[in-house]
Amino acid sequence: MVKYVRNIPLWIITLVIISIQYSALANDKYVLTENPRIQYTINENWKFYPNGIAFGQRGEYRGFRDRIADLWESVSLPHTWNDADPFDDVASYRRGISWYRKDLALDERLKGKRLFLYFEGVNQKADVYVNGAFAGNHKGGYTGFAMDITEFVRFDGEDSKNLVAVQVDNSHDNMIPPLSVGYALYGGIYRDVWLIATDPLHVQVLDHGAPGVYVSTPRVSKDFAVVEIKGSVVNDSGEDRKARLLFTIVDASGITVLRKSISIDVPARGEKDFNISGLEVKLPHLWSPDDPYLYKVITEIRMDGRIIDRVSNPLGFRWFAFDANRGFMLNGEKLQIRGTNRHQDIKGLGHALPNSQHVTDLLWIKKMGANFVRLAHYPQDPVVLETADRLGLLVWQEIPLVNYITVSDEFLQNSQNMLREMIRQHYNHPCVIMWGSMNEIFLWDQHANRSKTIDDPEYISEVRQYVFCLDSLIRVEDPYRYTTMAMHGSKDYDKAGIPEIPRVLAHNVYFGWYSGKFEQLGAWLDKQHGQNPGKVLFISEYGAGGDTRLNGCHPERFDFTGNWQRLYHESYIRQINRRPYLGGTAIWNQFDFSQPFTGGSIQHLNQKGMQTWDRKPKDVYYLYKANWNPEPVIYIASHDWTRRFGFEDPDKEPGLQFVQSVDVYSNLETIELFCNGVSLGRKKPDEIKKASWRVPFAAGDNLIEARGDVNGKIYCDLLTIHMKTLPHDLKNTQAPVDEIAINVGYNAEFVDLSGFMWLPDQAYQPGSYGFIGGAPEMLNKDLIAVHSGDRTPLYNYYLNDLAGYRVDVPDGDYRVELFFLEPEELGAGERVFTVLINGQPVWRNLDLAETYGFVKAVSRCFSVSVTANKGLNIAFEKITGEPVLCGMRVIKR
Ligand code: GCB
Repeated sequence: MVKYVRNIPLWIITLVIISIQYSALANDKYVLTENPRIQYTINENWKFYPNGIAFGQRGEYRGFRDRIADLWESVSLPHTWNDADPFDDVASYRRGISWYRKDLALDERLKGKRLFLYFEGVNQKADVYVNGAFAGNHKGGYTGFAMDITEFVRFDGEDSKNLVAVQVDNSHDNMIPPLSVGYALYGGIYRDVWLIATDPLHVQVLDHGAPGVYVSTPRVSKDFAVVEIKGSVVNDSGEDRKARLLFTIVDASGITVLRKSISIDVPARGEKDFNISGLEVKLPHLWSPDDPYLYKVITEIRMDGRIIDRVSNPLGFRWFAFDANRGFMLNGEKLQIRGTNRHQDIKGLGHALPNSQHVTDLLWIKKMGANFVRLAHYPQDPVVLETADRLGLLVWQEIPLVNYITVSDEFLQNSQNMLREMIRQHYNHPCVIMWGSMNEIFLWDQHANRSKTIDDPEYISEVRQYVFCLDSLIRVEDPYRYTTMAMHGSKDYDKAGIPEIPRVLAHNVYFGWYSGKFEQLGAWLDKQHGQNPGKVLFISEYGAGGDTRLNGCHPERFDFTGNWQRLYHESYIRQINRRPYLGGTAIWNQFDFSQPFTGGSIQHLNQKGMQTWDRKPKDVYYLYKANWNPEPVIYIASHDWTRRFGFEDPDKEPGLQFVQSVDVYSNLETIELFCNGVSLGRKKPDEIKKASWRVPFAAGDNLIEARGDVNGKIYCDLLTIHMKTLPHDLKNTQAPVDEIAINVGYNAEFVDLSGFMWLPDQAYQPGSYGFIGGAPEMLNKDLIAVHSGDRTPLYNYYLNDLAGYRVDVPDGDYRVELFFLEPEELGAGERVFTVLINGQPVWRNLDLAETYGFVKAVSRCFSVSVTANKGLNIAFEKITGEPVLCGMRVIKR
């Protein structure tokens, strides 16, 4: 051999060695061969027992199962047991223990392999038993975990069955984040479960649920990119193993662009790290939101030319930087980060979403034109990260450390572990640019009370330590991403010196919703920017609630109308666009999501979504679409408001009776609007892509059309808007009114699910309807929700201390329904009044608190004859406290 080599010129030998070890420009198609690693989901045929009974110390309960077989429900994963109970009338949901079990069949081809279970997510503690033996446990509901079950399984013939039992517990645990959140903590095995079978010699499976191979790109430019690959190989066999590790980088079309091979010796029952640095890819195809080009790093273990194990990981080439004055730069160019937040939550399924729904959600976000998504407030499903890579969505991902912390080593360790799991599991995704450690950590004090400021210097300094520890951990685990955390408007952060710690300072801002006016945003941002020179400023949340059933011409803060939600976002976009120093922004939230223990116009729901809980885009979605997405958009911003209301005005000409605004969101040059075929003129959308017209609606149906063109191609949007009208004089027998329903104390129209419209309230005007005395008030929506089916908006506002209510209907028989609720936590006897209709007491000594309780919806119907042209006159006679009224419906009989 030596002799033979001697005859070959040295340069050839060198070339051969280089091309074997490191072929930078292989340029051939990577040929996929069968992978000895077998992995498949085991989501089907699980049994579920929704009870906290501990089935013996070690989960052995075969006998028990037989006796109560009918109590076990058949389920498939993903599954949660809280899909419905956070939304029922009981102001809580079940947090406790449940059991899952499955007979796991293992076929002969798995014999001799190393077997692992991989859980993508179990909320929030899991104890896993296999054939009665404890196989492992995991704490934390949002990260994946793997466990080696090889020693516990049996292969005994064709029917070989192995009992996998998982105890799942979603109880509050002071040592596990999150301690308190504004969303439901759905219990269950709510993501996929996998069986992974490998050769005894394999890429590490047990490193914090991560893929075992970590790919970094420490330097990227248009000309070349440097790639580093780290990881470890495990040898579970009883013999030392000598193998080759082959790394292949393939482009999106499967062509090999780089190969590297090393030899590796892994001792029996041991593990060996590898660390490949300095690999260079010339002229990399860069990854960006507009062109999310992906490579793959394929890692193979080979012995004697055979593949022993193979894993594949995503690779995207991009470089990025935040700058305190210029915002965000991607691949050397400024990119305005325009994003949104996303919870993994959908009506009917809770957090147990199928993968297809995760993908659909991200498609909605992409189609809206966003280039960024904050995965709030926890690590999300692996498919979310894969999809963000593929669609080109930049990602901020965080751990669920929300509102407050427990000062203890155990809590810190659990938080650190979660952070490490999240980073390692999702490290290879090019979409990730930031890791977040906390959200609004000073919203509550350490005794779990919501507080404006924390008067406990020791706790404040503890929190600072935690922020420091977690932020440092991110920097060690991943020096290539930015660290961040989301703060809220409390001075405690400054007191604690927290702004010095994360690299990106993010704020959740709600001017114009929880308080203040939305115009305050700009000045506030400028102040923050001035106070923290050199720090990157990011808006991690901004939003306002919107209910597609509520709309009106006079929206106001907190009324949940779609109109207010649109005004809020229009103003924010304007102010944000004028501040190029911002690192980026994220809407709160893309989709409505569960929020137990709160009110709102839909109970237990956070309604700040661009889309409803079941994903229907609200009008506001198209504001963003017109501003952010490059495809032509023309949208009449009234699809949620197709039932409008107007009073006939005796002083106005018939054609100008019901003049109301119609807005169009469009990124076309100019738009022409038509009402019933008549042009209302052509307009150029303004800087936020909005154009408005005053539209003279006719009573009844109106066909509205918005039209524009791009290079001669016509784009249009069509809508029928029905104008419901009321005569000024209800006694007008020419235009008789059969039914009037009024959302007393409220300013906007409410169209309930049956399509019935509740009219806005007004002060009494002779001939019409309205209240006499009293003041409209809003129910404190932080209270436990009003349970009234789809009628909640009727109770969210009320008239307080009213003296009377008049509806000037003509003589006749009527059915009058009155709606009440006790809006304050009063005791018996503190608010008592008598209701009189046309002078007759119909409900004496009504004491809502005593008879029904706090915020309980109550209604009662009365038969009434209106005579002598006196109309309907309802009086409220005070006994103690102030009379209240929420709604009324008058129907002619
Ligand atoms: C926040 C929280 C988020 C809430 C949101 C809201 O600042 O971070 O979890 O859902 O406000 O809607 O109040």
